Amino acid sequence: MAAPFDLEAFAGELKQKKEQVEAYLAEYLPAKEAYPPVIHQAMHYAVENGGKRLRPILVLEGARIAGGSAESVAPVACALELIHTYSLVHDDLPAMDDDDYRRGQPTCHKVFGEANAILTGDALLTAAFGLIAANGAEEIDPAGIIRVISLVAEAAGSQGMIGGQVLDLEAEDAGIDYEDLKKLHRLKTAELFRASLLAGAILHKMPAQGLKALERYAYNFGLAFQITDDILDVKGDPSLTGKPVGSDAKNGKTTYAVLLGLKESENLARQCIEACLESLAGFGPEADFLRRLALYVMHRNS
Ligand code: GRG
Repeated sequence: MAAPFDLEAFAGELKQKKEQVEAYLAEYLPAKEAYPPVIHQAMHYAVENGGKRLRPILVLEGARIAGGSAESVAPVACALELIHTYSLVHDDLPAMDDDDYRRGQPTCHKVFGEANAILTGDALLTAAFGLIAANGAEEIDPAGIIRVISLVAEAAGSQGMIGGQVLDLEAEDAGIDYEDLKKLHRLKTAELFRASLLAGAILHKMPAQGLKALERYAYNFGLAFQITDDILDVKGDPSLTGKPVGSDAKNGKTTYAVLLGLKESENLARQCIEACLESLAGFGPEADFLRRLALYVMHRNS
């Protein structure tokens, strides 16, 4: 029988990877003092305000499973975190969710003003593509970089994350059923996870069959992640999640917890985690971190 999942040990492992990502971010983000300072201060503020760094961790893992070094894909890992951060900065704006706090700290527009927060998101997104394109690691083939630019553009764009956000805004007024909620979250959440995991693997030339398996993992991981996010919104500890209990319901959002109830949502998350583990059947111990990460999503408290 498999050993029970040790949340505390895995949290330590995640923390180490997060620190590695943060060291890369310190290296690749334009300096805070760069001209004009306000935009660079705001970019640093948004990026340095915590976060689990899951997307860059997935980039590094994709590369590692394909036999490559973390170093060789570090700019791409940073790029995925910058895109994620831009989406949060824009999502918090008055025209979107109108949130005053993110991870327990005042949101970017609260500190730097609305116009600067819009520009901060724009600058982060633009910098992300600059980082991917400028990856000069010797072992990386430029053809791989072009594939990754296209993959990330698709995942972040109107048929990916932005499309998901549009469906989310529409659902606030019109309501949404279970199938459409799944579609919304595939676009809004899972596409960026997919692009992250595949990017590292593509840059290290993983064959198509492996990429297919990682893609299945990422979609199920994204769905499980979103379902547990909804569950945490109902029964999470605000001191760990950084947001008050019930904020989705307060904002009129349809969630899995609302549509299915907590118990059924937990069952569905469990099924997604099982699908994640099944999708890794063709990999050996090199995919053990991804296996633990899937189990972590089931047990996470933030
Ligand atoms: C405004 C362009 C635009 C897009 C917004 C991603 C997104 C779309 C909005 C963010 C709000 C949200 C609840 C998104 C769903 C994905 C999700 C659960 C994001 C939070 O990801 P974590 O938990 O964040 O990885 P941390 O804080 O750890 O970085």
